[in-house]
Amino acid sequence: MFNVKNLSNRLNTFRSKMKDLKIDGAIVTKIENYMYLSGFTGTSANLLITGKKAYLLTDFRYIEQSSKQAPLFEIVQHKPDIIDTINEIVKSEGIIKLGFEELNVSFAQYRQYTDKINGVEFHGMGSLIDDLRIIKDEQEIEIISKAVEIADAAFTHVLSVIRPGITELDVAAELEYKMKKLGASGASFETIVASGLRSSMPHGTASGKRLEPGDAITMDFGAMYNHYCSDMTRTVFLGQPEKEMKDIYSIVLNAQLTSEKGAKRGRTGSEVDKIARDIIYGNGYEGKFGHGLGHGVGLEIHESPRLSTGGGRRLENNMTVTIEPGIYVEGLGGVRIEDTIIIKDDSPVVLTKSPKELIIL
Ligand SMILES: [Mn+2]
Repeated sequence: MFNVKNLSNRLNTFRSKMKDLKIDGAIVTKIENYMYLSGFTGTSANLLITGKKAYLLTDFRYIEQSSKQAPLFEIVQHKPDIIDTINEIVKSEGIIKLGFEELNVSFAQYRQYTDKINGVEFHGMGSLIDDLRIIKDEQEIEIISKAVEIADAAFTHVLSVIRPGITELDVAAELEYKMKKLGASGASFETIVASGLRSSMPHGTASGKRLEPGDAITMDFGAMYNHYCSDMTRTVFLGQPEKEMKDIYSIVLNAQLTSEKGAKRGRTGSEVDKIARDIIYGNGYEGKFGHGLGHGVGLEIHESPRLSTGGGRRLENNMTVTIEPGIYVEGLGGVRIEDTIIIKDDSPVVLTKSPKELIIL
């Protein structure tokens, strides 16, 4: 899936980070991270990387696939217990300080490491590899753009399907079917369709509730394409909404457009979040926008950087992030509008193309 130049850049960058940490070996266990570093997209593998060598340990089912996808790695079919094979390589490579993904390894696995791999010093790598994934290369941007395009097309399609009497689950099924027909392997997360009073629940996944005239319908969904995610949200109305819902819509739209324009290279996530938050709170909806403005999107649907009140990291070119303000009022309803964008100097590239003006069906 990835070209060799990009894979080799990633491996080189990782090795230079290993040097900084003064570790001479690293076990990579998190699926998105071994995919990113090796190119192998199967669901069972560990990487063992040293200054000079790179091993991919997997089982019989994935030998052929990993050989094709991970050209920079030596493929090893591991013993029934993978830890035994890791131990053998650690010994033969003379590794002394061994990095591992402490945020991904369970307590039980860690105990296995320390029980079975003797004579090494273990060193937690924190979110080191996740952090390498924050800035996307041109190939990743191409794939994410396609994932966004598929979701946009599904949204266009679903507008022709929505009518009173069908259920939220019907709407979700239409979105997901269309995305799959357009080349997605599936949805990038469980599709959210929250209508009427349910729309005040920011993450109301689709239910058997039927759509009724006057309902706000919030659809938050995305495509999984070549293992990368897209993420978008639109709220549309089935017939004339109540006045307050119309007002809420225009406040959220203003917050979305203004903060999206403000997502400039060099600003922190919290500075961009504040642009939207000030608009929403200033219009009397303090406390009704209880989540962050956005998040990174890539191999995972939610990844760094965070655009939220605590988001201290500065935006850099080629980060792919969402901008998704919302207002939720229990007993009335909610509105959220979300795009996926690429940070580019002073004005981001907005990948999501679906219209954001009020849609009344
Ligand atoms: Mn999102």
